Amino acid sequence: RPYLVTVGETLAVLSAAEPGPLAVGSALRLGVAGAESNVAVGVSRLGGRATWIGRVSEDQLGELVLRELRAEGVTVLAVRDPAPTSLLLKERRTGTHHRMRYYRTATAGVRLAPQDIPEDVVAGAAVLHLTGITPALGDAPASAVRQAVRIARDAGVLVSFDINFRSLLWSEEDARRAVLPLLRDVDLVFAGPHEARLAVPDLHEPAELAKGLCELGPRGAVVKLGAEGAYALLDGVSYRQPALPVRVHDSVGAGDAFVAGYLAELLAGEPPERRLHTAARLGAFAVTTSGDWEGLPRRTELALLDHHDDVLR
Ligand code: KDG
Repeated sequence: RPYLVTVGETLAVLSAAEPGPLAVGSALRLGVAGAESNVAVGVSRLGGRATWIGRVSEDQLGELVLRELRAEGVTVLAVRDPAPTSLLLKERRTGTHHRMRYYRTATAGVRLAPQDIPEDVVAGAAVLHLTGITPALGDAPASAVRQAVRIARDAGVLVSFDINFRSLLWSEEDARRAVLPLLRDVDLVFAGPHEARLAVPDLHEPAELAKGLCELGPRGAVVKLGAEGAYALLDGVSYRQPALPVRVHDSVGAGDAFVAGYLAELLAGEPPERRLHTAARLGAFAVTTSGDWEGLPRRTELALLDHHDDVLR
């Protein structure tokens, strides 16, 4: 069966259970998250095969990362590292607004290096998925990303890339400098409008942004528009996908969920309309539930959001 491979960092997440400032003391829940492993979990929940590559600490938080990903059916290729696990502190400042803080210096995940990428695993995949977070972590992770792309290109593996700009990690200027050359070797790019403008400044409409992105290299560009759904330009054909009308509870992870839905259907050999349809559904699941990936659906649950009754019995 064809599989997706992804490379990145998975962090330990401390998230506040209740809305309110962390400064007054708050109960925290311990979990894990990371843009790339979120995608791997989403694909796996839909019955796809997914492999995650990354550096994982040797301590208890590293064990937590391994256990969670494996429990989700993700194949984990971890290089163990004596440095600690990165932390993501997630404050639920109001019912709908989250504030993030990273503790991500000299940790295991950010020490990812080109030699951590197993050539055969990347070359044997159907899809390699990467995000702009990994090159933001430092020179070595950026080289690891370029290495993975090189292997995939040589082997004819489809390269998917989510720009995923994180302003807490780097400046827009640095992101632009790293992302532009990568896009030349990418087949499929995902971006929000602001992220797309890092690569194609001065453009505004989703259709213009997608066209601009495709002119930089990719054959496909999917512009994620949140509550407005998505616009895609795939092999010169344009598609519009509306979002599902759901109540937003926690929007963090919605973009990763969307990508997971899209790539799971791509792996399953489904056409673009189906990929975008499932992508929108996964995005909706992610925003109506807590955590980045915990609430993602299995295939049998995909139609749940189409039911108008709140209680199924
Ligand atoms: O995409 C959601 C991410 O923000 C979260 O999982 C943590 O990978 C993460 C990051 O670097 O922000």
